[in-house]
Amino acid sequence: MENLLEMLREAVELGKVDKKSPYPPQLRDQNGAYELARLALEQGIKPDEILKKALVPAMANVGNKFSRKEIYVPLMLISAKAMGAAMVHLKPFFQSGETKRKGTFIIGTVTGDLHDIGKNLVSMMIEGGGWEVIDLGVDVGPEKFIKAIEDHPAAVVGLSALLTTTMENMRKIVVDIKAKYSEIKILVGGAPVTQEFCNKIGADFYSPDPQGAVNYLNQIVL
Ligand code: B1M
Repeated sequence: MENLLEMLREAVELGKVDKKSPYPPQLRDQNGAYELARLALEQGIKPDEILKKALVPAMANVGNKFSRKEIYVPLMLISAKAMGAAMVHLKPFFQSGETKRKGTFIIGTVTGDLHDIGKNLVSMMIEGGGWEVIDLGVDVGPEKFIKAIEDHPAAVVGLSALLTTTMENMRKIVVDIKAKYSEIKILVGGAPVTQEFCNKIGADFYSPDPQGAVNYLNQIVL
């Protein structure tokens, strides 16, 4: 059993999506994350154990390597894809409530901003960290965030912005959310965003990269 989880961890970390994926070459024709997660469930390993012992550590390693600049965006994307392939089998257990996740994270790219590559990476890493992610997409204004918070009152919110112009829209979203739900934690990020800006607009946390976001969430659930 431990061996199967170790193989799954390695498949996700190296980005082996399924048996037919040619990448990485050293795992050619071997089972990928899709098959290994299915096998693990068939062998009676619990979904939360698969998440905690294989997927979460794999994505944490990927995130840390990315933060240390040892790998770049494409490798992170392919690992996230492998994690997604494994999640196909696990999601029904989480959706039915049979298996619990750490919490809910609502994320969106702010009003006027259509950039979603970084936001999607953050979503995938946080999902890989064991959270349910409600991804509101791009060009998301305060009303949509507030509606999502009404539906998920215990959620943490994440805002992404890639433009110096739309970064200013973050401020209104933070102010509007905090006016209605002062206890909601808001995490901000995106290329032009800084710690100083985060402090200025009254957000709770700034992370320059996805792993920092995962670490922050883990720290607030402990
Ligand atoms: Co645009 N664009 N773009 N663009 N674009 C930039 C951002 C720009 C820097 C390019 C440049 O001029 N050098 C510039 C912004 C300048 C500025 O504001 N100072 C720019 C511009 C000007 C524009 C338009 C205005 C261009 C025009 O139409 N005249 C226009 C705006 C459209 C709009 O949003 N309304 C526009 C459009 C586009 C495309 C649609 C063509 C496309 C987006 C496609 C898409 O996202 N689906 C695009 C792209 C691809 C880029 C660049 C080339 C790449 C952005 C990217 O995906 N990076 C970008 C230049 C560049 O960065 N080299 C550029 C990779 C991604 C993984 O990084 O998003 O930073 P990033 O995310 C990181 C971190 O920031 C962090 O984690 C991620 C991983 O490390 N992070 C978070 C992100 N969100 C986070 C949230 C968190 C925590 C961490 O917590 C919640």
